[in-house]
Amino acid sequence: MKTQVAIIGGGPSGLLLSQLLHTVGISSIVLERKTKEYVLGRIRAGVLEQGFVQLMRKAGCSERMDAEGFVHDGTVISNADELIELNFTELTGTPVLVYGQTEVTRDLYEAREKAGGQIEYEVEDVVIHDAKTDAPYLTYTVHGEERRIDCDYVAGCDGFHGVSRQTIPSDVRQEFEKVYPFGWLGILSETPPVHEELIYCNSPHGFALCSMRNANLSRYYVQVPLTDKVEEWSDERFWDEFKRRIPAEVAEKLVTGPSIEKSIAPLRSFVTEPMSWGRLFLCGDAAHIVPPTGAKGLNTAASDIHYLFEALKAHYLEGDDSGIEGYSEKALLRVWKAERFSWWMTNLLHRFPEQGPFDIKMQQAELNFLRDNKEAQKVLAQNYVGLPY
Ligand code: FAS
Ligand code: PHB
Repeated sequence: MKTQVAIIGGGPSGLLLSQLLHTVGISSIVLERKTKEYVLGRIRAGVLEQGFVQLMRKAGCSERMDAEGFVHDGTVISNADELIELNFTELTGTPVLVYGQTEVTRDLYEAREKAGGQIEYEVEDVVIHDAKTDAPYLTYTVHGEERRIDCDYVAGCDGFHGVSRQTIPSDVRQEFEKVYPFGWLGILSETPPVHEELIYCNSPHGFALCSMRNANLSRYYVQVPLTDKVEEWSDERFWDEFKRRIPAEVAEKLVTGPSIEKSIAPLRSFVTEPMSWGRLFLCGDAAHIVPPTGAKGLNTAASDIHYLFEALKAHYLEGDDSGIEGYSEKALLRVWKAERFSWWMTNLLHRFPEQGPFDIKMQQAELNFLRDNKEAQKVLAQNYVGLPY
């Protein structure tokens, strides 16, 4: 098979790139390791920056997002029982949209299928060949049958555990990593969200987050030690601990119910440099990971896709290769700003095993400064709603 852009990974990065390329007549094929049902079964991000929303509109698949997404003008950060209200729209003129990554991915699959997009599922043994030449190609198997795709460019959108990053030689790649000494235990419950906006909770018992997917689907998290196993957390144990960590006035309103999904995600900060090698370009989690405290994972994948889409469009439609040559440097500038914000939010809100009384006092001082200083609130808001592309 031959295509202009071969895309490895059928998550939000790969699908969004494929759909955007389609809108300007550039062909692509998406290779996905899992089934579509498996990909749609993952419960992940919940908050979209305006930049992501605009890209979905540009890709022509934002109808359901615009109809069902929840516009949130702000969020709350709590310090024990004290609520710090942050109004993004007042502080920056920009809200965020609460719309689950699962729904984003569903909308993108539907758009690709409607447009006759080529997506191959359950692919295995993907190998990227000749990325440093002007004729790269992929080999892979589907149910044991060997296949090959010749292409002009390869987009590595295959997440943290994919093959793309590993294709860049280890003596070319520089990796930066910080693994946090805790994870997030998340549940979904078919209950009305406890608050109309998200609440990020700093409590003496550890971090908690009140989020949602719709008016009757709540998404809640508690920080847990890395040694915890999800089977050690009954629903009852989760609700008891969650109530201890959210502000008392909020806990009084909490509606509990059976979990319909429960999982523990580890937290890490990770960046690989460079994000391109010859005609291979890394996007999204294939190149970088953030702790979800700043809601930046999916949203930073979006700016990578924006930069790569614009670069490929300029190449094919105008013969201009400046975007392709400058992709890695440009994408990394915004990636590192998202890494900083996610690291800062994580340090502000979590309890670390090695923290002493002084460290706790520093967190308290930072939270009090945020409560009392509009400029501090504006800086947090600018990062949360999304820095410019
Ligand atoms: P993805 O990992 O989503 O997609 C990569 C795709 O490539 C997958 O479908 C995979 O099956 C496929 N693939 C992998 N290897 C392959 C191969 N060799 N061949 C073919 N296909 C291959 N972000 C937030 O903003 N908020 C959150 O709350 C949040 N929670 C998260 C929880 C978890 C458990 C995880 C893992 C991530 C979370 N994230 C969160 C980050 C997440 O949303 C990512 O940023 C987002 O999925 C990035 O999308 P992709 O880059 O498409 O990578
Ligand atoms: C979620 O709803 O899953 C969510 C929202 C905001 C975050 C992390 C996760 O920062």
